[in-house]
Amino acid sequence: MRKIILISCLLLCKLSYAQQKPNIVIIISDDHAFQAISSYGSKLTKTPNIDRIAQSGVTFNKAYVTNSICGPSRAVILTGLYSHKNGFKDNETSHFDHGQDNFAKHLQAGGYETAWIGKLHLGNKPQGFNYYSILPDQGQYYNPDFIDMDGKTVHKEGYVTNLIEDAAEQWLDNRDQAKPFCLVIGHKATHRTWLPDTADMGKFDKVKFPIPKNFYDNYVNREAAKVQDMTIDKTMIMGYDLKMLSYSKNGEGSVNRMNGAQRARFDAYYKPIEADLKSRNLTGKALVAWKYERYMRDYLSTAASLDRNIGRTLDYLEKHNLTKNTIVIYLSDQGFYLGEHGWFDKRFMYEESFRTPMVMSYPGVIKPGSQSAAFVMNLDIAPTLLDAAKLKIPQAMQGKSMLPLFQSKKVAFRDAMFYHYYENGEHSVSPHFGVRTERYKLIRFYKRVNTWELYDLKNDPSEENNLYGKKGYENITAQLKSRLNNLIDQYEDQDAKDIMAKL
Ligand code: SGN
Ligand code: CA
Repeated sequence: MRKIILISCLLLCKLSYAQQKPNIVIIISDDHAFQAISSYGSKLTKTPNIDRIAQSGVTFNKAYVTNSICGPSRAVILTGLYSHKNGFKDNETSHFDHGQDNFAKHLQAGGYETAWIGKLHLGNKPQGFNYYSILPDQGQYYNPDFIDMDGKTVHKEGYVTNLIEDAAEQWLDNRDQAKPFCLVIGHKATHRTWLPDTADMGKFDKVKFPIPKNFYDNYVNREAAKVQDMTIDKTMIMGYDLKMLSYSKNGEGSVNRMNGAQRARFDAYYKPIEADLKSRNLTGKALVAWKYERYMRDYLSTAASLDRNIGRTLDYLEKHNLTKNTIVIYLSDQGFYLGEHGWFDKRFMYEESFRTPMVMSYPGVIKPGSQSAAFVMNLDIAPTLLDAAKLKIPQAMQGKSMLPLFQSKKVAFRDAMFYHYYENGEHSVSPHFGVRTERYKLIRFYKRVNTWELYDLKNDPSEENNLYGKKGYENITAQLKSRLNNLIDQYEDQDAKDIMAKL
């Protein structure tokens, strides 16, 4: 009898311990633009499930990344460190050392059960996770492979966004109920080549998309923008990206994993579009406008499945009575261009790619329907999670907990943000670093082009008028350079410091 009482006491203690610590679900998508999310005011589409998170918590209207590209962004999220500190500066040459500190290791040590399911893009052996099932590299949209913990490749039949959600729910079903959990769901959507689920093909066929005002930007006074290789006009490939397979010889690359039934559905949808296009002989601006419309239709159809599967996660939490004690964070690894400046892709410190959508619910802590204009960054995720779990935030972490933003007392959070992008390969975006304050942005490009850019975001929110070197801007330029130097020192970015020293 005494033994039974003791065991139930221990169990109760364990349960109440678990209840003190919130569960955590982080959903990280890939290349999902805030311009395509209805809680960010998008008129292009509806994202009812991302909106559900926003409505029950906070919409961060000024959420940014430190380095706008996939692997580097995830490395920052995991470690709470800038790229120069965590070592993963770019997708092309960097190697991520999973032996270093990350938030999951702390959560595990603090009693959490942890899992990462889906896209990681930092090698296939993360540490700090009780369970993982990872897409190799970028992964595939149809019938993808997953790498499991024993290193084995597991082939799954179906559409990647559904399969990742299935795996996430399966893990939740089998988790240790006595422990709080932290689950990271890493989606491949909405990454290039924006291949929709067969169920969503044609969803946006009746929608007319307004062409962004600066779609035909000619990049006057912006050297880095002149040399990039990411326009819808020249870089986006008819076959590979837009699925007009007979137009380019690598077209099949995007669809070659499909099985017979999937391919039949694909052909039934895309082949008539291709025949119609051929019959119209479009050229010049008419052809670019056509490419833009096709891009938007595929991108938003791919995003429709993402949103639906986020809805499944939220439904699961509700059905299992977990909503009240679970933090849910949705963010993308960075922002993305939906035709602004004529582009797709990301990388630049301009707003569309520097910003990321980020919404977060935390019942009892964040008031439903909150809006935040604080300068938060992907750098802040790791310390925020440790703070929520009532664990010590390591001194070395460079981000800040966002939780003080939700206390009744107003707090000053961050008045300027530092950015550093390194990659110098695909899409030809020159490496650069810079500072953004509430009103201004100063960027230093190096390696591919060596120039400064200065923007007044109040008068020029689409960043088309480079004011650097113009009369009347001497003082603000000097102030921003000094702020930039301070941040470089604060974050100990030696590369940027060396470049600044030589100017
Ligand atoms: C791939 C894409 C690029 C994209 C990078 C980085 N090319 O290389 O268009 O910029 O990924 O994206 S593709 O032909 O393979 O689609 S990231 O999200 O992983 O950073
Ligand atoms: Ca990405």
